[in-house]
Amino acid sequence: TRNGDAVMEKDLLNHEDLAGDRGMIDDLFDETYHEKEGPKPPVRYVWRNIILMSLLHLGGILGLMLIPYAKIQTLAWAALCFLVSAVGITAGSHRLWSHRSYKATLPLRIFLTFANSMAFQNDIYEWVRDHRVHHKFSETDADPHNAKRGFFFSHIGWLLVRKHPDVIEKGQKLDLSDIRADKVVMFQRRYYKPSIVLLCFTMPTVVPWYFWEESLIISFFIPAILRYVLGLNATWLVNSAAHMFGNRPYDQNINPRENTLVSLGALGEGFHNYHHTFPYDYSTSEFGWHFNFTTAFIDLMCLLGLASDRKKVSKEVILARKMRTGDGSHKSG
Ligand code: ST9
Ligand code: ZN
Ligand code: ZN
Repeated sequence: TRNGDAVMEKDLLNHEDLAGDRGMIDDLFDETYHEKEGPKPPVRYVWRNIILMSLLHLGGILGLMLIPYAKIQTLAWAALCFLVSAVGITAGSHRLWSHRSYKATLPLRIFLTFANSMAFQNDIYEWVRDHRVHHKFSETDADPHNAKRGFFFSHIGWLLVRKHPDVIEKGQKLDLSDIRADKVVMFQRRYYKPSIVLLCFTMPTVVPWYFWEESLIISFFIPAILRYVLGLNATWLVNSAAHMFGNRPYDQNINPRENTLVSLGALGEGFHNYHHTFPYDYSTSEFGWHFNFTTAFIDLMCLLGLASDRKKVSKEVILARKMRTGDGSHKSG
């Protein structure tokens, strides 16, 4: 209908406005890419990673078993470490650096970089590069954690094997000039290894041991190892579970889903059908602070004058998009 066309035009215009306004559009889905025909290249295991990840998860289980013996301050400290490191991923490498969905002042970028090293999920530069190809070539060979390869691959398997050559080929063509121009990000990349030794493992361990005489074993296996394992798995669930389980109210033609449980663990990053439909929205969801600690955090930073320029899709455009491509699940709530 004419009315439908007008709504769609507005939808697309808004898309380009908000997207282009960030000085970067390489997180928008590229429909023109097609996977190469013929047999897939063989899977090449990286045994070093398989062994380290297994040991890490065994350490996490030990951490779990030590919980009844830990002081209450140590558990509170572990929770704080989880929250800070998670924000370094969600508000940092994800919403700020990968998607440019808001602007952050230098002090905030420095804080987010510290928090990001504490989360140890590769340096910001590498995280952003992988994440932009994930959005641009979602669920194809050029997506580093292609969910079409199954739950295990998209969860952790992709970190245990060599990348598909198309990830690297397509990734090299991405515009990362905004990331290269950020001195804080490039500083982190340069000193990444010492930064994770210090912030992901040493600092979380030393604080409980020094300040309230927690045993070194508990200090290491709960606030450092268990907290790290939980942070990784909460993040990975966005790639696995939130690409498989949940409704698709915004675009039923893509696999990412709305998953409240994932949002709970990942501080608001489980509203993944919305996020892949509108990747430039700073809130990664339609519903503000609802199961979305990260949005509350960014709003607080704006209130304090440390952040600005939040990109938000209008209710009108969201509704038009739901009508046009959604699965209708919004009607039931
Ligand atoms: C981790 C990351 O866990 C998790 C990211 C999750 C993303 C989630 C997204 C969801 C949304 C947000 C949710 C947030 C929720 C947060 C909740 C918090 C509670 N483009 O990689 P290499 C080139 S990390 C272009 O070695 P291999 C490049 O030249 C965990 N080029 O490839 C590169 O060299 P350089 C800890 C690319 O040999 C070269 O190739 N970390 C691209 O195939 C070699 O790269 C680990 O476990 C690209 N995309 O090895 C480490 N990629 O970098 C795991 C590569 O110098 N990683 N190139 O420019 C590895 O060991 C390896 O990467 C590998 C692949 C074995 C997996
Ligand atoms: Zn995704
Ligand atoms: Zn994203």
